[in-house]
Amino acid sequence: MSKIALITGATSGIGEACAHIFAQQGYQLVLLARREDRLEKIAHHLTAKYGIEIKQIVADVRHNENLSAALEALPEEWKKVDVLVNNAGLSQGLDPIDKGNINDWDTMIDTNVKGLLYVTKIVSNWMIPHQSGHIVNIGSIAGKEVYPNGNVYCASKHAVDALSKGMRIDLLPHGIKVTEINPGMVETEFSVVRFKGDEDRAKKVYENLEPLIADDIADAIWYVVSRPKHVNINDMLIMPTVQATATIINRTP
Ligand code: NDP
Ligand code: 8X3
Repeated sequence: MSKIALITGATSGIGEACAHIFAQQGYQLVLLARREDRLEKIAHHLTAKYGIEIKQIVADVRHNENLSAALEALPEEWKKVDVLVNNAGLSQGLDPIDKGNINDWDTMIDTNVKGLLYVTKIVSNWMIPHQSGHIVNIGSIAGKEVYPNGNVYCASKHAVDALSKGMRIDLLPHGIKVTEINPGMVETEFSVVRFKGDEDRAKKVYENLEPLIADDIADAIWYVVSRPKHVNINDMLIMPTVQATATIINRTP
Protein backbone atom coordinates (compact mmCIF):
# COMPACT_ATOMS: atom_id res chain seq x y z
CA MET A 1 0.00 0.00 0.00
CA SER A 2 1.28 3.52 -0.80
CA LYS A 3 1.94 6.08 1.89
CA ILE A 4 -1.06 7.86 3.37
CA ALA A 5 -1.49 11.57 4.05
CA LEU A 6 -4.42 12.95 6.05
CA ILE A 7 -5.10 16.60 5.26
CA THR A 8 -7.60 18.71 7.20
CA GLY A 9 -9.21 21.70 5.52
CA ALA A 10 -8.69 20.11 2.11
CA THR A 11 -11.53 21.89 0.28
CA SER A 12 -9.73 25.16 -0.37
CA GLY A 13 -6.47 27.09 -0.36
CA ILE A 14 -3.41 25.50 1.25
CA GLY A 15 -5.13 22.22 2.11
CA GLU A 16 -6.40 21.72 -1.43
CA ALA A 17 -2.94 22.55 -2.85
CA CYS A 18 -1.43 19.96 -0.47
CA ALA A 19 -3.91 17.36 -1.68
CA HIS A 20 -2.70 17.99 -5.24
CA ILE A 21 0.99 17.73 -4.44
CA PHE A 22 0.65 14.59 -2.31
CA ALA A 23 -1.56 12.99 -4.98
CA GLN A 24 1.06 13.82 -7.61
CA GLN A 25 3.63 12.06 -5.41
CA GLY A 26 1.48 8.92 -5.32
CA TYR A 27 0.17 9.17 -1.75
CA GLN A 28 -3.24 7.84 -0.84
CA LEU A 29 -5.24 10.61 0.74
CA VAL A 30 -7.69 11.10 3.55
CA LEU A 31 -9.26 14.49 2.91
CA LEU A 32 -11.27 16.15 5.67
CA ALA A 33 -13.44 19.28 5.65
CA ARG A 34 -17.06 20.34 6.16
CA ARG A 35 -18.13 21.04 2.55
CA GLU A 36 -19.08 17.68 1.08
CA ASP A 37 -19.67 18.89 -2.49
CA ARG A 38 -16.18 20.38 -2.71
CA LEU A 39 -14.54 17.32 -1.15
CA GLU A 40 -16.33 15.12 -3.67
CA LYS A 41 -15.22 17.27 -6.62
CA ILE A 42 -11.58 17.44 -5.50
CA ALA A 43 -11.40 13.73 -4.71
CA HIS A 44 -12.97 12.84 -8.06
CA HIS A 45 -10.51 15.06 -9.95
CA LEU A 46 -7.42 13.74 -8.13
CA THR A 47 -8.47 10.11 -8.44
CA ALA A 48 -9.02 10.51 -12.18
CA LYS A 49 -5.78 12.42 -12.71
CA TYR A 50 -3.38 10.42 -10.53
CA GLY A 51 -5.11 7.05 -10.10
CA ILE A 52 -4.77 7.21 -6.32
CA GLU A 53 -7.27 6.14 -3.67
CA ILE A 54 -8.98 8.79 -1.58
CA LYS A 55 -11.19 8.62 1.52
CA GLN A 56 -13.35 11.65 2.15
CA ILE A 57 -14.32 12.66 5.67
CA VAL A 58 -17.03 15.26 6.01
CA ALA A 59 -16.48 16.56 9.51
CA ASP A 60 -16.11 19.69 11.57
CA VAL A 61 -12.88 19.61 13.59
CA ARG A 62 -14.62 21.54 16.39
CA HIS A 63 -16.94 18.65 17.23
CA ASN A 64 -14.80 15.99 18.82
CA GLU A 65 -17.49 13.33 19.12
CA ASN A 66 -18.50 13.39 15.42
CA LEU A 67 -14.93 13.93 14.33
CA SER A 68 -13.56 10.94 16.20
CA ALA A 69 -16.46 8.72 15.07
CA ALA A 70 -15.77 9.70 11.45
CA LEU A 71 -12.01 9.13 11.76
CA GLU A 72 -12.33 5.86 13.68
CA ALA A 73 -14.72 4.57 10.99
CA LEU A 74 -11.84 4.50 8.49
CA PRO A 75 -10.81 0.96 7.51
CA GLU A 76 -7.89 -0.23 9.70
CA GLU A 77 -5.39 -0.17 6.83
CA TRP A 78 -6.16 3.52 6.28
CA LYS A 79 -5.17 4.36 9.85
CA LYS A 80 -1.50 3.84 9.08
CA VAL A 81 -1.17 7.55 8.39
CA ASP A 82 2.35 8.63 7.40
CA VAL A 83 1.69 12.38 7.21
CA LEU A 84 -0.91 14.48 9.01
CA VAL A 85 -1.31 18.05 7.77
CA ASN A 86 -3.18 20.00 10.44
CA ASN A 87 -4.31 22.78 8.14
CA ALA A 88 -8.02 23.43 8.89
CA GLY A 89 -8.24 26.90 10.32
CA LEU A 90 -9.66 30.35 9.90
CA SER A 91 -9.86 33.89 11.09
CA GLN A 92 -13.12 35.67 11.85
CA GLY A 93 -13.21 39.45 12.08
CA LEU A 94 -10.47 42.03 12.60
CA ASP A 95 -11.61 44.16 15.52
CA PRO A 96 -10.05 45.66 18.63
CA ILE A 97 -10.39 43.49 21.71
CA ASP A 98 -13.14 45.66 23.27
CA LYS A 99 -15.28 45.33 20.13
CA GLY A 100 -14.58 41.68 19.36
CA ASN A 101 -17.43 39.31 18.63
CA ILE A 102 -17.48 36.47 21.15
CA ASN A 103 -18.85 33.95 18.66
CA ASP A 104 -15.91 34.77 16.37
CA TRP A 105 -13.49 34.21 19.25
CA ASP A 106 -15.08 30.84 20.04
CA THR A 107 -14.96 29.80 16.38
CA MET A 108 -11.26 30.64 16.04
CA ILE A 109 -10.20 29.02 19.30
CA ASP A 110 -12.40 25.95 18.73
CA THR A 111 -11.13 25.45 15.17
CA ASN A 112 -7.50 26.54 15.23
CA VAL A 113 -6.59 25.22 18.67
CA LYS A 114 -9.08 22.65 19.92
CA GLY A 115 -9.79 21.15 16.48
CA LEU A 116 -6.08 20.73 15.80
CA LEU A 117 -5.71 19.03 19.19
CA TYR A 118 -8.63 16.65 18.63
CA VAL A 119 -7.28 15.48 15.27
CA THR A 120 -3.74 15.16 16.63
CA LYS A 121 -4.81 13.06 19.62
CA ILE A 122 -6.47 10.48 17.36
CA VAL A 123 -3.88 10.36 14.60
CA SER A 124 -0.81 10.39 16.88
CA ASN A 125 -2.26 7.30 18.56
CA TRP A 126 -2.40 5.64 15.15
CA MET A 127 1.23 6.61 14.47
CA ILE A 128 2.69 5.48 17.80
CA PRO A 129 2.45 1.70 17.22
CA HIS A 130 4.46 2.20 14.00
CA GLN A 131 7.02 4.43 15.74
CA SER A 132 6.96 6.75 12.74
CA GLY A 133 4.95 9.54 11.17
CA HIS A 134 5.12 13.25 10.44
CA ILE A 135 2.75 15.90 11.75
CA VAL A 136 2.78 19.24 9.92
CA ASN A 137 0.95 22.03 11.73
CA ILE A 138 -0.03 25.13 9.79
CA GLY A 139 0.74 28.06 12.05
CA SER A 140 1.17 31.61 10.76
CA ILE A 141 3.20 34.79 10.96
CA ALA A 142 0.33 35.54 13.39
CA GLY A 143 1.81 32.87 15.67
CA LYS A 144 5.13 34.70 15.75
CA GLU A 145 3.94 38.32 15.95
CA VAL A 146 0.84 40.14 17.14
CA TYR A 147 -0.65 42.83 14.88
CA PRO A 148 -3.36 45.43 15.51
CA ASN A 149 -6.82 43.85 15.82
CA GLY A 150 -5.34 40.39 15.28
CA ASN A 151 -5.69 39.63 19.02
CA VAL A 152 -7.59 36.32 19.19
CA TYR A 153 -6.48 34.97 15.79
CA CYS A 154 -2.86 35.74 16.79
CA ALA A 155 -3.43 34.05 20.16
CA SER A 156 -4.81 30.95 18.44
CA LYS A 157 -1.75 30.74 16.17
CA HIS A 158 0.62 31.39 19.10
CA ALA A 159 -1.10 28.38 20.64
CA VAL A 160 -0.30 26.36 17.49
CA ASP A 161 3.32 27.49 17.89
CA ALA A 162 3.42 26.28 21.52
CA LEU A 163 1.59 23.06 20.70
CA SER A 164 3.99 22.27 17.86
CA LYS A 165 6.89 22.58 20.29
CA GLY A 166 5.04 20.50 22.89
CA MET A 167 4.13 17.79 20.39
CA ARG A 168 7.73 17.59 19.19
CA ILE A 169 8.85 16.90 22.75
CA ASP A 170 6.08 14.45 23.66
CA LEU A 171 6.24 12.49 20.41
CA LEU A 172 10.04 12.32 20.28
CA PRO A 173 10.22 8.88 21.94
CA HIS A 174 7.90 7.55 19.23
CA GLY A 175 9.96 8.66 16.24
CA ILE A 176 7.24 11.06 15.08
CA LYS A 177 8.43 14.25 13.37
CA VAL A 178 6.62 17.53 14.05
CA THR A 179 7.02 20.54 11.75
CA GLU A 180 5.37 23.94 11.98
CA ILE A 181 4.87 25.86 8.73
CA ASN A 182 4.19 29.56 9.24
CA PRO A 183 3.02 31.49 6.19
CA GLY A 184 2.70 35.22 5.75
CA MET A 185 0.09 36.51 3.30
CA VAL A 186 -1.28 33.78 1.05
CA GLU A 187 -4.14 34.61 -1.29
CA THR A 188 -6.75 31.92 -0.63
CA GLU A 189 -10.30 32.13 0.69
CA PHE A 190 -8.80 33.14 4.05
CA SER A 191 -9.68 36.86 3.82
CA VAL A 192 -13.13 36.21 2.34
CA VAL A 193 -13.79 34.00 5.37
CA ARG A 194 -12.25 36.54 7.78
CA PHE A 195 -14.51 39.27 6.37
CA LYS A 196 -17.53 36.96 6.20
CA GLY A 197 -18.02 36.96 2.46
CA ASP A 198 -17.08 40.61 1.79
CA GLU A 199 -15.10 39.94 -1.41
CA ASP A 200 -14.19 43.60 -1.98
CA ARG A 201 -12.65 43.96 1.46
CA ALA A 202 -10.86 40.65 1.01
CA LYS A 203 -9.40 41.75 -2.36
CA LYS A 204 -8.00 44.92 -0.77
CA VAL A 205 -5.76 42.81 1.50
CA TYR A 206 -3.78 41.71 -1.57
CA GLU A 207 -4.05 44.97 -3.53
CA ASN A 208 -0.84 46.28 -5.13
CA LEU A 209 1.33 43.42 -3.99
CA GLU A 210 2.25 39.91 -5.02
CA PRO A 211 1.14 37.57 -2.23
CA LEU A 212 2.10 33.94 -1.82
CA ILE A 213 -0.20 31.41 -3.44
CA ALA A 214 -1.36 28.15 -1.87
CA ASP A 215 1.01 26.14 -4.09
CA ASP A 216 4.00 27.97 -2.59
CA ILE A 217 3.08 26.63 0.84
CA ALA A 218 2.20 23.14 -0.43
CA ASP A 219 5.63 23.10 -2.08
CA ALA A 220 7.32 23.88 1.25
CA ILE A 221 5.24 21.22 2.98
CA TRP A 222 6.29 18.66 0.40
CA TYR A 223 9.92 19.74 0.90
CA VAL A 224 9.81 19.14 4.68
CA VAL A 225 7.96 15.84 4.31
CA SER A 226 10.37 14.52 1.69
CA ARG A 227 13.57 15.01 3.77
CA PRO A 228 15.50 11.87 4.75
CA LYS A 229 14.27 9.97 7.84
CA HIS A 230 17.00 11.42 10.09
CA VAL A 231 16.20 15.07 9.18
CA ASN A 232 13.38 17.11 10.68
CA ILE A 233 12.64 20.73 9.87
CA ASN A 234 11.14 22.12 13.05
CA ASP A 235 9.87 25.45 11.91
CA MET A 236 9.54 27.42 8.69
CA LEU A 237 8.43 31.05 8.27
CA ILE A 238 7.53 31.81 4.66
CA MET A 239 6.69 35.32 3.51
CA PRO A 240 5.96 36.95 0.17
CA THR A 241 9.04 38.91 -0.90
CA VAL A 242 7.11 42.15 -0.40
CA GLN A 243 6.29 41.38 3.26
CA ALA A 244 8.88 41.92 6.02
CA THR A 245 6.61 41.52 9.07
CA ALA A 246 2.89 41.02 9.60
CA THR A 247 2.32 44.74 8.99
CA ILE A 248 5.35 46.04 7.07
CA ILE A 249 4.43 45.43 3.47
CA ASN A 250 5.86 47.02 0.35
CA ARG A 251 2.82 47.79 -1.80
CA THR A 252 3.42 49.27 -5.22
CA PRO A 253 1.93 52.78 -5.37
P1 NDP B 1 -9.07 28.75 3.19
O1 NDP B 1 -10.21 29.49 3.78
O2 NDP B 1 -8.86 28.82 1.72
O3 NDP B 1 -9.11 27.22 3.64
C1 NDP B 1 -9.45 26.84 4.95
C2 NDP B 1 -9.80 25.36 4.97
O4 NDP B 1 -10.10 25.00 6.34
C3 NDP B 1 -11.02 25.04 4.14
O5 NDP B 1 -10.79 23.82 3.45
C4 NDP B 1 -12.12 24.83 5.17
O6 NDP B 1 -13.03 23.85 4.68
C5 NDP B 1 -11.32 24.28 6.36
N1 NDP B 1 -12.00 24.47 7.64
C6 NDP B 1 -12.31 25.64 8.25
N2 NDP B 1 -12.97 25.41 9.39
C7 NDP B 1 -13.09 24.05 9.51
C8 NDP B 1 -13.69 23.21 10.46
N3 NDP B 1 -14.32 23.70 11.54
N4 NDP B 1 -13.62 21.86 10.28
C9 NDP B 1 -13.00 21.35 9.18
N5 NDP B 1 -12.42 22.12 8.24
C10 NDP B 1 -12.47 23.45 8.40
O7 NDP B 1 -7.77 29.32 3.94
P2 NDP B 1 -6.22 28.94 3.87
O8 NDP B 1 -5.97 27.84 2.93
O9 NDP B 1 -5.48 30.20 3.71
O10 NDP B 1 -6.01 28.45 5.38
C11 NDP B 1 -5.43 27.21 5.73
C12 NDP B 1 -4.62 27.39 7.00
O11 NDP B 1 -3.56 28.32 6.76
C13 NDP B 1 -5.40 27.97 8.18
O12 NDP B 1 -5.02 27.30 9.34
C14 NDP B 1 -4.95 29.43 8.22
O13 NDP B 1 -5.07 29.98 9.49
C15 NDP B 1 -3.51 29.28 7.79
N6 NDP B 1 -2.84 30.46 7.28
C16 NDP B 1 -3.34 31.15 6.20
C17 NDP B 1 -2.66 32.27 5.74
C18 NDP B 1 -3.17 33.09 4.60
O14 NDP B 1 -2.70 34.25 4.43
N7 NDP B 1 -4.07 32.60 3.78
C19 NDP B 1 -1.40 32.72 6.35
C20 NDP B 1 -1.00 31.95 7.48
C21 NDP B 1 -1.67 30.86 7.90
P3 NDP B 1 -14.60 23.78 4.94
O15 NDP B 1 -15.11 25.20 4.98
O16 NDP B 1 -15.10 22.99 3.76
O17 NDP B 1 -14.77 23.05 6.23
C1 8X3 C 1 -2.91 34.61 8.10
C2 8X3 C 1 -2.04 35.77 7.73
O1 8X3 C 1 -1.32 38.15 8.31
O2 8X3 C 1 -3.69 37.63 8.54
O3 8X3 C 1 -2.43 33.85 9.14
O4 8X3 C 1 -2.11 36.79 10.11
S1 8X3 C 1 -2.32 37.13 8.73
